[in-house]
Amino acid sequence: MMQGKLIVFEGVEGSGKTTQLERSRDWLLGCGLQQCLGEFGNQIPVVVTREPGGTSLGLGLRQLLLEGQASPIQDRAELLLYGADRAQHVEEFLKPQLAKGVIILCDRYTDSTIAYQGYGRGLDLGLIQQLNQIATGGLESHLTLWLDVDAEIGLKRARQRGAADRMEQAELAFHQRVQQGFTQLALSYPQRIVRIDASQSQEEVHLAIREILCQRLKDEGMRG
Ligand code: T5A
Repeated sequence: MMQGKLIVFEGVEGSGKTTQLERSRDWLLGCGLQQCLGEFGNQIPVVVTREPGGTSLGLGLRQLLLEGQASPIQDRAELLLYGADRAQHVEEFLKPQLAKGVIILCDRYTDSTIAYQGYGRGLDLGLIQQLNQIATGGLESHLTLWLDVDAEIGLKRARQRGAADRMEQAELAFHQRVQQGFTQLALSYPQRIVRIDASQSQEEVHLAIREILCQRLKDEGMRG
């Protein structure tokens, strides 16, 4: 059976990942897969998931991480909680879905840990790489779409939408370091990470993503 694909959406707060992930799923299942891959495309399932919170254990961890605690969460404890969420997600959800040939659209993955806990919090990057390796067992994304928008614009969008969560409440300088992290990651992994200009309108961003998805799905031999 054909192996599935793990496609990850990354970026700072309010970069539009969730919006674009849902639009991509609707397009792929509507007519996109058929347009890109022909009749065979109709048979490929597409699912969406996210980190943190892609499993039942992960939902509890997400709540701990984003809703804030009576006492502050220490940086290394935060790192390990994101790692625990990922380890569970990989084993319980991602690997079995990939084995079934599913296209997975995932809101955040390993690059978020490097950007937020590494560049943002200042934890050792080598340590984070090791933790990512332990949590994923080596499972990398086939394609990562980095929605690149200025951290300040992204935060404004996220805050307009409603109350800020624990991570969104961090100072602007933190989010700017996170943004630098994504920039550096895109330079280091140009094959895996594709930059999308996410300062454009939702429709323009969606069209840019469609083009890349179609190209990659064709190139990566999703024809069976
Ligand atoms: N985290 C996560 C870590 O620190 N380490 C890790 O290892 C991992 C995995 C996750 C938090 O955890 C951190 C990162 C995060 O702080 P989350 O809820 O997943 O929390 O947070 P976000 O991913 O940031 O989710 P957001 O919902 O805040 O941002 P999105 O998904 O990027 O943006 P979206 O699509 O919800 O859009 C936000 C608003 O902007 C509008 C939308 O309509 C919406 O109102 N919008 C646009 N407006 C103008 N132009 C566009 N192009 C727009 N696109 C969307």
